[in-house]
Amino acid sequence: MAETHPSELREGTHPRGRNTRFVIIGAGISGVLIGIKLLERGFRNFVILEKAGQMGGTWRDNVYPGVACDVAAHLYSYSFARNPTWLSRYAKGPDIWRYYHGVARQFGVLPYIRYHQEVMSAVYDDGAWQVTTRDGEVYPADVVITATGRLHQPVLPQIEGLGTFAGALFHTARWDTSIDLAGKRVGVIGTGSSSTQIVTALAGKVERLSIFQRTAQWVFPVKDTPNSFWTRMGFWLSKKRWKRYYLQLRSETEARGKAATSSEEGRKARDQVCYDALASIRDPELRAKLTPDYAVGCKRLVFSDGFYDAVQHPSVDVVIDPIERVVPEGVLTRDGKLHELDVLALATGFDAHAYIRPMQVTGEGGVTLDEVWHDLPLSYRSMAVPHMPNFLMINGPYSPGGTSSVVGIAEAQVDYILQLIDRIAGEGVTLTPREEPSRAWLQAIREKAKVSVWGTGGCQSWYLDKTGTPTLDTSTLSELQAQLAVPQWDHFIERPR
Ligand code: N01
Repeated sequence: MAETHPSELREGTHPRGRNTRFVIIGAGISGVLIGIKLLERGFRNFVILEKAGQMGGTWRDNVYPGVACDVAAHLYSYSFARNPTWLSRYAKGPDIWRYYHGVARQFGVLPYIRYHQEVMSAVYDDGAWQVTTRDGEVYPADVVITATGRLHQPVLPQIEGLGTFAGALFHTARWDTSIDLAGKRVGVIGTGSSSTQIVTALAGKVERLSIFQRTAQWVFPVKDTPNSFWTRMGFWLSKKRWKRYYLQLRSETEARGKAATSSEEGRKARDQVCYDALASIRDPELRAKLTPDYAVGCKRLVFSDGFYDAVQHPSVDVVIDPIERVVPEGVLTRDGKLHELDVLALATGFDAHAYIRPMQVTGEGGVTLDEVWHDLPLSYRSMAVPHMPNFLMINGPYSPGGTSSVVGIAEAQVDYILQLIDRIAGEGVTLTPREEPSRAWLQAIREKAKVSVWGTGGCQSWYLDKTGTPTLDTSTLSELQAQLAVPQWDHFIERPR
């Protein structure tokens, strides 16, 4: 049998590295991605712990009417598993879930997922991690990788009387699909991306639709053009053609990101598109209600081609009087008006600052993650945490957002993490980021974020932490890929395992 030269061995197939044990937390897009990449490298000794009974993260949880992705479908796919058959420029939620489930199956990841395994703690001791789930199952690991997503813990509003509502009440990420909405009076609290998709889908299809708006949103109209049979055939047959299309989408998306962070010219052009869209609202009173009082792009933009049409439908009310309380019959606003409802949807967003909590993480010397993150969620480039050896995160705190597709960001981070893993497995070591470069990186990211429109635009948003600083790296995907091309090994403490 032909011998394999050592230089041809992938680290995962290296006799010393093969049995490295991995625990991945979360079976969404990022968890499946790292699973695929570990398998490609010859690692088999891993599990993906998923708290729910199905994979898919966001696209499993969000099943509200109109759920879709406002990032172009070809950008919102793994680069190595292109899908020429996306039906239109923007994909619907169920199609996205089917795509990711299909890829997980195709690449053999599904058997590695353990369902109903909510991780409660991860404790590092004597060179290894013990990961414990809610039902007391313990998974030992040499490497822990969190892939828990950023927008998965629903925020319920603190509104008096919420629990007294007699109709159906749920958060948008917990939509009760068993309810037939036809003929119902539906209320939606909130006007973010989730709400606007719901409103666009339901306007004219329910008896009455009341949107309770605390803050108006800027809306950037995007056309969801169908991909014709011939277009899809073209993508299917020509890799080159698909690549061209992909790059064009990517540069459009990056341009929007730059408009939020650095390009004055891009900002002006983008803002004008939003002003023009708003001007299309015929009723001046309604237009005034929907006019934001902060800079375009300060909150995450709503990308929608149908929202402004939807709010002009005669069966839709935009309610801007503040909510006084919820009563069994509906919502009472401060002007004394009772908005009678059968269904009340809470489109009130997610706790974007919980990160991997409520999981308790204890690293070397008994140092806890809560201690390390006491002031700010300190990490090394969003992917590793001081005092936490071989503890890696995908889409961790301060990952880029709003500048490109989260899938591309996850891929760039995973490529970097794989370089760490090659070393961890191949050399039999632990890697822990040093504190000073982590602090220096975090400070630089925060300084850049502060002067972006997310920090200066004069609004409240889930981007901001309690100090009012955006918790995002403003880098575009191209910039991130360049930054992460080669690890700076002297930023890590390396110890034998
Ligand atoms: O949540 P949000 P979301 N009383 O936080 C209001 C991604 N996403 O679920 O602005 C009254 O944006 C709150 O009001 P205010 C995307 O990144 C992507 O819509 O704080 N109102 C706001 O209007 C997005 O940014 C897609 O004054 C209350 C709303 O609730 C992120 O998810 C689709 C309130 C919350 O808006 C979150 O979007 C959907 C209260 N007590 C979502 N509390 C894609 O297509 C909160 N609000 C990719």
